[in-house]
Order: sequence, then structure tokens, then C-alpha cells
Amino acid sequence: MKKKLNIGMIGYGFMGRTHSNAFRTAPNFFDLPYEPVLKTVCARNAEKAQGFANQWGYESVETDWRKVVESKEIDLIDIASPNDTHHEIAIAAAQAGKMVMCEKPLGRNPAESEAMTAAVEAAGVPNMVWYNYRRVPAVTLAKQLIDEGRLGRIFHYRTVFLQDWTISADLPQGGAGLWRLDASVSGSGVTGDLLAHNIDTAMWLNGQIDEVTAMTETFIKSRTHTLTGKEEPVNIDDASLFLARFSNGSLATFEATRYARGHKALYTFEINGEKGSIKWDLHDLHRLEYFEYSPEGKLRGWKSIHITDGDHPYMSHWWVPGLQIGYEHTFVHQAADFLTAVGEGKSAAPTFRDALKTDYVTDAVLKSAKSRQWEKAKLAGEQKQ
Ligand code: SOE
Repeated sequence: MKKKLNIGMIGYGFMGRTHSNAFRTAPNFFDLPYEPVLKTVCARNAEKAQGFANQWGYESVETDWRKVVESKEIDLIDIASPNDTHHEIAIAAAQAGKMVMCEKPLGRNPAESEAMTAAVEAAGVPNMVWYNYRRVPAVTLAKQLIDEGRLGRIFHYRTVFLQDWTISADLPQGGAGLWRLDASVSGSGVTGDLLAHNIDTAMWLNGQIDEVTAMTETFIKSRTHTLTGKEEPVNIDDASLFLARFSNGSLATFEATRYARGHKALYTFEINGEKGSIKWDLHDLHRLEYFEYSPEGKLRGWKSIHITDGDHPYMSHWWVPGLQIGYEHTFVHQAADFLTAVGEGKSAAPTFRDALKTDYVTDAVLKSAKSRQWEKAKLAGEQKQ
């Protein structure tokens, strides 16, 4: 019999669902050292939390996250609640000796993220942040190709994350789902919500970003606040664009917006190296476009690799070659990798410290948009455990 690992889930929104599904599904497809148990779900609204518990099979419901953190029954706290709650819960959980998983971004600002990183490292508890796109098999394959040196020296990194769901001026800010528009809860707009994904993937694939120069815009300056009913200033960035230099000498462009009419979640990246290039697109997530320079001229060209074969990352755990998987599987992979790492007494990447690195870049982006100068990203150093 496998040892049980009891999970306390804080939050029951979109991310509460993706994480719960990941823990329920992972043991069916991966041979894991632990059996994850959906023990307690915690949310302020007891009735809604109970509905969520019934749906997903949580054994109990709690309305005070402190009780979950203090519970002797819980091994792992998974934070899937809005950004303004991450800091306090993660620190308390680490101090109570729990493993901690946290939805991205880590904190609302570097001070919060630093304190959270210090807490999990001081407690020596396994930790991870849910930057799920690293675990799209095509993206993991891109990492393998780069690490094998197949692109050679990298010159360019180009990436966007485009959405269009906040264009209406009638959309309120604040409250369920719309807390992303309230800077006091979210910390920032698309910089922390979307570009953080691009930055996490980019630094995983291509190394440290040294410096950035950015511009941001808030197109709709005030919106009705759901909680107060009043028209209040909007303090988030609706669009954020920046140029970056990586430590390896390559140059990058990053763009994220919620005002790209027609785009729902167009996350793409393209990397150009001396020996080849790769391109990936979330709307076609099971394909990796690969250009290899080495074949003789007349056979040279872009390949569109359908990432469904058993020798592609993660795919041997799923169906048969040719059959695709999707968005939710990225979370399943992340849960499986985390539980495997815990079995070895380790954290899984991206750790809190990895996410702190991303937060230092998003902070430099927001600073640069204000200063209109190039800003250096602070370095996060290495994991202390
Ligand atoms: C915002 O719309 C959002 O849901 C982000 O919060 C997620 O992190 C991203 O993966 C999809 O878009």
C-alpha cells in the first residue's frame, strides 16, 4: 500500500479545479510514491466549498485556512486562492512544517515572494509553483532540444500572451474571477498574470534575463468595483510589452495584453539559434515547429512535429501514438513530478526560488515602465535546501 499524502486545498476557483483534477488523475497514469488524498478544501463560503467538495471528492470542508494549516492530518497545502492570500498562507504553512504548492505568481511583489521563499527554505519543506506550461510535452521537448545543443548559440527569443476578455468598459473589477483587475489583490495586471508565464518558460529554456525596458498601458482607467459598487480607478496594467537581454547574449521581445480582439489565450514563443529554430503555440499545443539547418539545402525546412509519440516527454503515460492530450494534462504532469520529487525528499521545479526569479523580472518590467529606463532584474541566487 502506498503512503497517503493528505492535501489541504485553499481556494476552489478555476485553479482549484485544475489542481484537484491533477491530483485525482495523476495516480491513474503515473507510478507515484504517494497516494494523493483530497482531504480538505477551504474557502470562505461554506456552501460553495461544500458543493466543490462533493464534486471533486474532498473529505471535509473548512472556512478558515489557519485550521487547515494547523491540522495534523494535512501534509501538503496547495494555494489556489487569489494572489493577496498567497503570502500569509504559504508562510504559515511552511512554519507548520507542511509542503507547499502555490499558484502563480508567487507573491504580489518581490518582498512577499522573498519572505515566502525564505519560509519554505528555512522549514526545509518541498515546494513548487504552478507554472504549468513548462509541462506541455511540446514545451518540455523544446527544453530537451535546446539542452542537447540542437539550436546552437541562441540569438532571439520572441513571445506573446494575448487575450481579449477585458475590452468591455462595463466589466467590473474585484470579486470572484475579476480580482485579477484589482491591483490591491492581484499585485499587477498582465505583467504578473500572463507575462509571468512567458518569463518562467523563457528563463527555463534560455537562462537568466539580465535587463529589460518596458512600456505598459491601462486602457480603461476606472471600473465599477464589485465589492463597493462604486466607480474606482483601475491600477493594473492592461497591456505590457518589453525588450530583454538574456545573460547568454540573446535578445528578446515580450508582449502581453487583454485587449487583442479575437485572441483568447494565444501564448506563443519562437527561438532562433545558429543551427535551428523552434516555435510553439498554445492554441496548437501538441505541435512543435522545428527548423534544422544541417540537412542539405534542398531538404532544409520547417518540420511540424506532432508530439504524441511514446518517446516524447510524458506521452508514454497517456494513450497511443497519434492521440493528443491538452491543457489539464500540464497540471497532471506537474502534480506527478511533484509527488515523485517528494518521494526523493526534494522539491520539484519551478520551486519558490525559481518563481522568485520570475518575480524579479516582472518587478523590473513594472519599474522600467515607470522610469522609462532599462532596469536590471535582481538575481535570486540558488535554492538553500
Ligand atoms: C487569465 O485569464 C488566465 O486565466 C491566467 O490567470 C492563467 O495563469 C493563464 O494560464 C490563462 O489565463
